[in-house]
Amino acid sequence: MALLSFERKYRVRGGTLLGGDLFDFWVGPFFVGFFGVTGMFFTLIGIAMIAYAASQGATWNLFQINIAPPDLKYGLSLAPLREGGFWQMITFCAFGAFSSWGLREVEICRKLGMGLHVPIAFGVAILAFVTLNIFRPILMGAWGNGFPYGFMSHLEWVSNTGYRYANFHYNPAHMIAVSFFFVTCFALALHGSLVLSATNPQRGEPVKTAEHENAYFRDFIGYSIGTLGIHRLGLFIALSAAFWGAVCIIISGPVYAGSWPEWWNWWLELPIWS
Ligand code: UQ2
Repeated sequence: MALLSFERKYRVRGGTLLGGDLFDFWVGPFFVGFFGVTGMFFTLIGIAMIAYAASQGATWNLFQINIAPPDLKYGLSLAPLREGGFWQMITFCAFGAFSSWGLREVEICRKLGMGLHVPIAFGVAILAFVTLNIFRPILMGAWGNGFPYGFMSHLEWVSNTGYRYANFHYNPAHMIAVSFFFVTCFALALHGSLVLSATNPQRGEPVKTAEHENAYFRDFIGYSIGTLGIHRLGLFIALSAAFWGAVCIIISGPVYAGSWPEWWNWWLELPIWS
């Protein structure tokens, strides 16, 4: 099933952003394009760097491998490979690979005459990574403020960074981001269960349609957002979660370096009660 019979119809020429016809071809089921080539390039070099950096580390235990960013003393300069230089190269390759993947999505959208919703959504995920490991370290003046690449080490970075501002749960943008993550889970649970309930009727019963889905929620809460509406809502709340996540980390350090619980003193100091 590598090539469905109708797939040929959609293998159209053009829509590329760079390279014209030069890379406008497929390898098996995959569109290549200029950004398929750059994506492959960054991915292969990036993975090779991860493997080589890991080989220079203390362990092959998958949970303990750690590729750390440079010490803060290196600031924004290039560090020796084994003192954070690997991390810098890997970060650069990751950014190159993620961007290539997103731009390849754009080329495929243009080929098919579709909206750019998928690359825009992926772009917000890229923004979250770039905010953590490129924008914030630059704003704070040292690559050493990025998170390390490793299973346990990146979790410890998250914990340490939270405590550095006393208690991250008091960060207002963090509150908004977490709320959006929860609402996204809630909406996907509602949507997934509703669609499955309509498409999996009892044996011998016909499959139900959007009419039933609408009727269910009108009976239940007097309102249905609609089949297109739930997807618009879902995209909005999912992107909002990642967006406010980026905001909450960029304001921690570059904008406000104190403790988040104390930040709320502005409320206690309002002239109404003080
Ligand atoms: C809906 C609808 C769908 C859905 C869902 C709803 C037919 C298949 C889940 C119900 C969603 C509502 C009422 C919005 C809930 C709001 C938040 C913020 C979670 O009406 O149309 O299409 O999947």
